[in-house]
Amino acid sequence: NSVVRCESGDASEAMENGVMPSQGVIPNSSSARWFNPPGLTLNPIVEDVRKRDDAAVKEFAKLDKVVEIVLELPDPVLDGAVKEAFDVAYSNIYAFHAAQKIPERIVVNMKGVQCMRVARSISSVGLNVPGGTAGLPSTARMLSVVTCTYLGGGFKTIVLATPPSQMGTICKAIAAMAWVIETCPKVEKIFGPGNQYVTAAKMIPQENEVMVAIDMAAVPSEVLVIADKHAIPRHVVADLLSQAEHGPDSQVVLVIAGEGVNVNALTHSLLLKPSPTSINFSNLYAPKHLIVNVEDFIENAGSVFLGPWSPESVGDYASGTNHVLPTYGYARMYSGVSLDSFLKYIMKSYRLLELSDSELQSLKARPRMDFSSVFAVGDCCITINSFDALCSC
Ligand code: HSO
Ligand code: ZN
Repeated sequence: NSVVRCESGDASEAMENGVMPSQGVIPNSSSARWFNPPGLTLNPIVEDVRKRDDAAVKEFAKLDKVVEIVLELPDPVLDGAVKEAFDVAYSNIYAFHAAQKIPERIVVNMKGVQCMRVARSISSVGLNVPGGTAGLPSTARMLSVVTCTYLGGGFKTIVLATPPSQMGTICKAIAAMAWVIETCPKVEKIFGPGNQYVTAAKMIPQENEVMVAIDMAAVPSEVLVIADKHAIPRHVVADLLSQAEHGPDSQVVLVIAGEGVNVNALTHSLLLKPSPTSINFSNLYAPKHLIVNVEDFIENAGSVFLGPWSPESVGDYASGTNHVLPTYGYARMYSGVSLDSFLKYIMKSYRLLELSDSELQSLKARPRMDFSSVFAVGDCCITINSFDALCSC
């Protein structure tokens, strides 16, 4: 794992010494430069898939069949304890994301003119579930609970993609979470974590004429732990290791706040001398995961875990928060996946007309597709004809 030792101990100097994720993990600070090596490898593959379709995918994946209709797969057999854990995680993730729904509010800026914002689900989405170092059924859950169950009605297509195992099969736990996948058409937005190659593969169609949105650019994982002398060392180490396990390019950083911590054992870690700049450093680094074992003010982080009894794993698996989060400092301007990531908003403005009863009756008799009509009596807005039938405009 990438570990950087900073002798000088000053936050800004640490940055210059290459502690930022952009420099610590990937040798260049410009995203265009980190993107290029995978981009150069992937561009011809993407082009080949565009030209030769299924044939190219089968060849690259070394599989005869690349698309499985999940409903046609046999029910996966899961150990009872695993199933129970899945059910707990499912309910928590569902509840946390359902609570993110914001009621639509009407704003009257001028007399007779009303405005509002109306949410619609993106109609087709692709969910990428990593399967390289380890299959991550929890990621399948983070992405599919909202899509398949909470917003299920609004989506026409949900595709879950995951690398095949050496045996050519997909992990049974992942299959268990992907019960709504039907076919493999084009999607409008691609979600999910992955290595630099996965990110480049998401960014190529985003930038060319096929027009695909992506949740975020996510490169190797990170965790930053801020701890003071009161932190329990075993907990700190467990949190650092839980992220390091994702691969040799995962970055783990420990920032020590305040005096009195014996750092002699930490020979391969980033060490910043205790100073008020510790928190500034964390905000500049904008970690994907931030474990705060002290109290302070955090501006930039993908997901925060507070206090000695809140390990990252709680959010990785089951607290209900989403673990698909921005890395590489993108937490300064991007958020992790939430209900909003699956929605887009239509702005709606309309005039209120004051109508007599007979005018109202004759307007109501007009065809449903006359969606520009707005009926109102006095202050009471009644309806916009057939607006609800519009999916995008
Ligand atoms: N730490 C990962 C999520 C995960 N870890 C799932 C183990 N399983 C998100 O960065
Ligand atoms: Zn993890």
